[in-house]
Amino acid sequence: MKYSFLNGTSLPGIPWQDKPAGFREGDIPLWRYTENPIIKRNPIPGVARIFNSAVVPYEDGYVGVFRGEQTNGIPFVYFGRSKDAIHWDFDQDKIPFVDENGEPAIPAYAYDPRLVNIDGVYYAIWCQDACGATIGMARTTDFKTWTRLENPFLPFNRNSVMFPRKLHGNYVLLSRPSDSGHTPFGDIFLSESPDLTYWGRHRHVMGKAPEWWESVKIGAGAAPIETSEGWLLFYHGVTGTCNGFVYSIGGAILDIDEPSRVKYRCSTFLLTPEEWYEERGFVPNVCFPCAALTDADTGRIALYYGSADSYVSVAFTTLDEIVDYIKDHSVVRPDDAEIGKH
Ligand code: BMA
Repeated sequence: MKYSFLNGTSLPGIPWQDKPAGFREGDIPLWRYTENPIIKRNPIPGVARIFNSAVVPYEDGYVGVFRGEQTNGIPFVYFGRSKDAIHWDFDQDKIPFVDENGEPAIPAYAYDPRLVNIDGVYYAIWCQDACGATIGMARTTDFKTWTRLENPFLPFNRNSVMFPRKLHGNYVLLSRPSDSGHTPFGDIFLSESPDLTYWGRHRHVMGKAPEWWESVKIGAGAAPIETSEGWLLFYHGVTGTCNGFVYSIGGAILDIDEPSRVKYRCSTFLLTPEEWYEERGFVPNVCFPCAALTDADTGRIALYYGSADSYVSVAFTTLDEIVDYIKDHSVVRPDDAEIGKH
């Protein structure tokens, strides 16, 4: 392997399919699982669709936090487990969040979860109501007790992901300040906290770009992946059309010590809606990444993304191929390359 995952672990059972025949020189090296979508409609009673969801390895299998759109239209997050990270069993009840005193602490709604393991503690992060949409956060060590933490930010904020380890002694979070609606703007920012309660040292990481596929707004996707080239970030980029937004998947590599500095940023999308399950659904033309599994031995990456706000899908790549593609197609503007302290 040309590049390596730092602090990566072996995951021999990672979902995988080889690159399909017919790939041409220069094609984008991110290919869809042929059995997509892996989670179909009406997955559990009372939930019409699961999409935009996060998975991690756990014990001898996988667990995840899933965005379930209830049949009353209100989103919430559900726990799921799997032996192979493809076939999932879901709890039929919502995740029973509690506060630090063990009292129920259920937000009015919850969506677009991410999940990260920091030193054996798992943190779920999602968007929820706090007199306006903002970020919610909970920790668990056993996936039975989920203890809510303070909301890191004021409304309005969405698309938060945490780095899988501390930097400069602090927890590090990416987020996307937004508005109360469908937000016609949005850049990715970084914030740090010594204790997961007080957040500061806010930095601008990267903005929407002149390339049309990400010219309206961007938002972090999967938790950043630590590699020998820097933090590999899969994110979403949005364009506007006469028929509404189109969500594609992009890739960037952030500086390992100062991740508000962008080292490489792919000027092309890595995946854009093309298949029926991406183009057709509750919200058409959405590919929304929320998680990635990696295998340190082979460099394999399985990227999980919500499709058309209706399904969960998977795409595959390898570390070497995706990093080389991002570097070969990188355009980093001065605003992205600086540490983002204005
Ligand atoms: C965003 C979020 C996502 C959704 C996307 C496309 O604002 O609400 O959950 O996938 O819009 O509808």
